[in-house]
Amino acid sequence: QEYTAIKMKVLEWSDAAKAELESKLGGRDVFLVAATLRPETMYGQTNCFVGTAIKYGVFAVNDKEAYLCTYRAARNMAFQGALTPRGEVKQLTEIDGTKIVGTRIKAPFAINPEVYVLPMDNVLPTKGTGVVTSVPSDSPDDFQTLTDLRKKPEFYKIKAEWAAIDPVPVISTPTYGDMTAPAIVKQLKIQSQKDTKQLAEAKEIAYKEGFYNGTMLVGEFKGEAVADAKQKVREQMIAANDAFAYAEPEGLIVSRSA
Ligand code: ZZB
Repeated sequence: QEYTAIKMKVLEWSDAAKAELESKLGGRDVFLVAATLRPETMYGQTNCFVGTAIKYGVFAVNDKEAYLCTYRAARNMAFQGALTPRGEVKQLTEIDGTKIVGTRIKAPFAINPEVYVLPMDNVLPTKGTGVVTSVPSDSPDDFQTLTDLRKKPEFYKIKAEWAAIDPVPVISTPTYGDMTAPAIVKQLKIQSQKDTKQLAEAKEIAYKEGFYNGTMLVGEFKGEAVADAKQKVREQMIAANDAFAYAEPEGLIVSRSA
């Protein structure tokens, strides 16, 4: 699986993360790294998600930068040459997902360039980096989770203002208009992020509709088909040093190398 790894620079740590991390970073800038299959949607990021039951590591990239992601992802990155020296994982420290919530980060290429880290129930520790950038206009999981958080901020232990950015229209599809994910969530009568079966179906529909029938509404490739813009946005993000290629070994190879 070939992902695009998005570098989201930490602008201000949550109080819990600040207390725990600041002395351990050796002055490095830290980036939360999110794995996405949809670089063309990055204009519509409204927040970022971490798993509350997941332990994250902070890994040195070099003397100046560090990445926050799962250990498993850092190991893959090291072998792919995204960490130096190649093949070596230098872990600076580790931290619980819950403590990162409330951190303010930079969302590259997004129309809202500064967003907050929020909690999500369904982040898989075994996929991508364990960090998910959130595009509620085009990802049903993201839209439903953001909706849940807004309904019950105290329950989820967040400040309402962290979830204040509304979904941003970035892609138009003939069947669902310019808010594909909310429209599909409504059509399938999804009520909460716990409706995982319907959300998986919604994701499948949203992927197909966006890729085959979507048109860009914003950005440099406005008016172009998503299928054409996808690779171009990816290349721009990589050229800007806001992203890098991240591949995930599949099936048997995962369990062998994990
Ligand atoms: C931004 C985005 C915008 C995404 C969108 C999707 C959509 P897949 O297809 O199953 O491989 N993701 C990444 N890592 C995780 C994880 N550890 N746990 C849960 N979700 C994760 O899924 C890849 C997509 O799932 C990634 O692409 C990421 O969300 C999320 F408009 O990034 B995506 C219709 C989907 N639209």
